[in-house]
Amino acid sequence: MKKYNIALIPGDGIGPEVVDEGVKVLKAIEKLDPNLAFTFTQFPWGCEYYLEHGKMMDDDGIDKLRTFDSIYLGAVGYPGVPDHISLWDLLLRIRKEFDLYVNIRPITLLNGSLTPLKDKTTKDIDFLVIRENSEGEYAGAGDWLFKGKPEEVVLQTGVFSRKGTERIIRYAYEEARKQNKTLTSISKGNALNYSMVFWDEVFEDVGKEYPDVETYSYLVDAASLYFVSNPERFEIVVTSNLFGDILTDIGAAITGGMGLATGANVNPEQEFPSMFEPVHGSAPDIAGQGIANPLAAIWSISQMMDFFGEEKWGAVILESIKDILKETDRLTPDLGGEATTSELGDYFIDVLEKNYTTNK
Ligand code: GGG
Repeated sequence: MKKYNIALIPGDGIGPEVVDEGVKVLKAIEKLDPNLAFTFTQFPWGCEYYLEHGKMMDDDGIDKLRTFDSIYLGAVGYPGVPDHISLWDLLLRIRKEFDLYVNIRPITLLNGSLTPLKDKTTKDIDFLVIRENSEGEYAGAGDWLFKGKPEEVVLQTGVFSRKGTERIIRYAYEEARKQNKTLTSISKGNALNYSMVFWDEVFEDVGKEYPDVETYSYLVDAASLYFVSNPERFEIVVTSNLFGDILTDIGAAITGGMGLATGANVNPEQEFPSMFEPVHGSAPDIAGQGIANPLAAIWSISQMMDFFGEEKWGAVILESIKDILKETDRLTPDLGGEATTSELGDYFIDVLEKNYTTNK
């Protein structure tokens, strides 16, 4: 039997509500599959913790997380704590300390009715964004000079190391080769005359090792337009930290909204636990109402199963999400239904059980 130890950080706002549903899925898997077992350890970190203790997580939080097989995160951020504190002291800290340099965000339309794009079908919107997740514009480098004075200056420096840039681009080429798909690099070399010229050069240089991979290179402004006008152009996309963050929100918008956007933060060498999370934030406007859509958080479990090498489970979870999306009245209000978070989660388990038993 394979046992996986999972650290839970439900976090803030709707985070705990959606993480509960993801945990339900893991518990259902354990019941259905005698070869798998999960243990859960929950950490109370987040904005409430900050207001009580003056920090988002324990000082030795990283050491506490180090031995887990994976981390399952809900959401971070809540009014009362500045966003740059909640993001940096928890989510970005974990990504950096565990060198989770690959952020894998699928942009896949699971049901044709969910896209606001006229004439686009599930065949047109099915790609993977591989976002650099450890440096770039989110390196945290900069300064704030002459604060409050007329000559005040702030500097936010993008950091693009050769190691960091090469490894994410190589990862994307490998993925494109493995999946026999095209690879598109998204940058901004015409305006960012150091960082993105360097990015483009590395993309070209590493590409010499992959003559079999068909490539494209777009400026981020043009790519933003194509995400909406011609999403079928994309198969595998590689881009920087900031561009990936922004572009994948466009990706969410064309595939059914933030309630269906998932992301895996991965250390491919497996030196540290990887982290799985819905892309959405804590949504304070609906927190505590029991109406948050848990499907992004459940999709994160599918990514976690794939990462563990349990691809059969990854696939059956995704198949079950697709089935659920056919029944609008069983969905949460963001998708046009009236179900609560836990009603949708319970229904998901029924569909998962049925699909697993049928496919066995
Ligand atoms: N699901 C985690 C969360 O709260 N994400 C909000 C966010 O702003 N994330 C920024 C990022 O992914 O870099």
